[in-house]
Amino acid sequence: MKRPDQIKTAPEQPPGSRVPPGQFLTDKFPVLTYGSEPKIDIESWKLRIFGLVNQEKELNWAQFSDLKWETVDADFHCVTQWSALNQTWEGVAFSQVLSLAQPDASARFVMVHCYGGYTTNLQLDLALEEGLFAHKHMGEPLGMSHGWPLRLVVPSRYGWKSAKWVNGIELIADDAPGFWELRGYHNDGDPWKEERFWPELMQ
Ligand SMILES: Nc1nc2c(c(=O)[nH]1)N[C@H]1C(S)=C(S)[C@@H](COP(=O)(O)O)O[C@H]1N2
Ligand SMILES: [Mo]
Repeated sequence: MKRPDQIKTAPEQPPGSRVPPGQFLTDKFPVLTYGSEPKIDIESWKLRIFGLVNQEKELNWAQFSDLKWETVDADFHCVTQWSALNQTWEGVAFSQVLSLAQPDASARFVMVHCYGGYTTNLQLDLALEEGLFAHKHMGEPLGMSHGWPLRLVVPSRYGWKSAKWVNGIELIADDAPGFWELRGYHNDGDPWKEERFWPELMQ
């Protein structure tokens, strides 16, 4: 994790810029992974929807691929200060995947689980509004290091909320921190508010 005192000073952006404060623009799409990449076999790949749902579901790759796909264009902002504009993702809306499991009215938050053990938490409303489970990036299947075969994309939050190698969606009533949210990253992570770290680390 970058500590607050390691933040570089980024150029000031003009009003209306699509680059959030404190970010540097890059033409690349760097890989940012904590630990090693999981090995995934598409034959045994599963996406499980569980927790506060009325109908727990497990999708295999064929079942996932049969859902309605859509394309999303969005900018991507990593808390380590790079921003990549105009990224194109193809996949299935979080809302569509979740509807298969009939969420219970008591569900308010979601814990996203990944192969390899990474997790991240989101407000359910936000995930429903903009979450996309993507298999393609810039017209091509995701590279292994970018989350193949399936990653979440949550454009309005820093990149650590866009979990790679997703294998589980857990609906919960009370919020709980995911991997980075436990280790000093902000619970919400809105780049336009520069919500990089726990508020107490920024004092
Ligand atoms: N499973 C998992 N997902 C993850 C991460 C990770 O370490 N493991 N890193 C996050 C971070 S910090 C960022 S910025 C993005 C980077 O996505 P990319 O490696 O495809 O550029 O993935 C996010 N999703
Ligand atoms: Mo990141």
